[in-house]
Amino acid sequence: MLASRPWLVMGILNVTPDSFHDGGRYASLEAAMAQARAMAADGAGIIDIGGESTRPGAAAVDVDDEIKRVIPAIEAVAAELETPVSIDTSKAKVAAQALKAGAVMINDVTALRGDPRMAAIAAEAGCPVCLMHMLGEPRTMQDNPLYEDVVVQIEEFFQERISFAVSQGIKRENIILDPGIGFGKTVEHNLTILGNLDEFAALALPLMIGVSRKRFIGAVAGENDTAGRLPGTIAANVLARAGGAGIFRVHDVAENVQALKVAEAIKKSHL
Ligand code: 8Y7
Repeated sequence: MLASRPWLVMGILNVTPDSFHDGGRYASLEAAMAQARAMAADGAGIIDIGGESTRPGAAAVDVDDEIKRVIPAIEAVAAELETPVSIDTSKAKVAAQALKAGAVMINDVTALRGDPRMAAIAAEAGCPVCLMHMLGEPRTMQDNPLYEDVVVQIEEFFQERISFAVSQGIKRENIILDPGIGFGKTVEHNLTILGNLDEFAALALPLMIGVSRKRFIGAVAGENDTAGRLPGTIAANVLARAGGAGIFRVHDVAENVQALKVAEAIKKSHL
């Protein structure tokens, strides 16, 4: 799924209540399916389904509420579409049920630190797992994040998390690394990370990046409206590709796929 192509775009499918104007369960599921179909048609290599908002300052979601949101969506997508599904959660119970419902990858923004049982679930499933760097926790992570050397510290974090994951029975080849753009980072930190992704190449694992519509783009470009940050998102993803990233988590699948196809074609033509 991931190894068979040099890069892929991961489409974001949020099934949090605030992502729907209409409260009805059926309406929500239909809206999620419509979005999933569109992303699949637009060239998404995988769809990341999440039911817990990880935005800075967001409140935690009850595990059973999260399950009620994501499982029907995963079942529906897995039943209808060929596009593989990733579960965006830091809870082992959610991940376990998601895998049973048809998800084939775990995207854990806590990198197995959020739930002591998550590593065992990933090891048993033998599925790819994304380990993302975050300084602190969502509620407080943007309160004056400090690093001596953000790139070196993220690399050390990756090393420690890889060792932990492998010690828990997760195969090294199933690990995907993500520096966690916006998760306990200033605008400057995010730019430094994105400008030095090649530093993570020594770890020899697939690199995932999530820049889509994020605040650092707004800060650099002077764009307050998240929907107006697509051009900046594309610029960041194209340069991240040049820096070695292989998985791009985005809201706007068609536009990012086109940009990355062109970037890839040019890269291949380098003499
Ligand atoms: C990321 C992510 C979010 C990211 C990975 C947002 C769930 C915030 N960002 N997962 N999730 N990497 N792996 O704006 O950057 O999409 S949520």
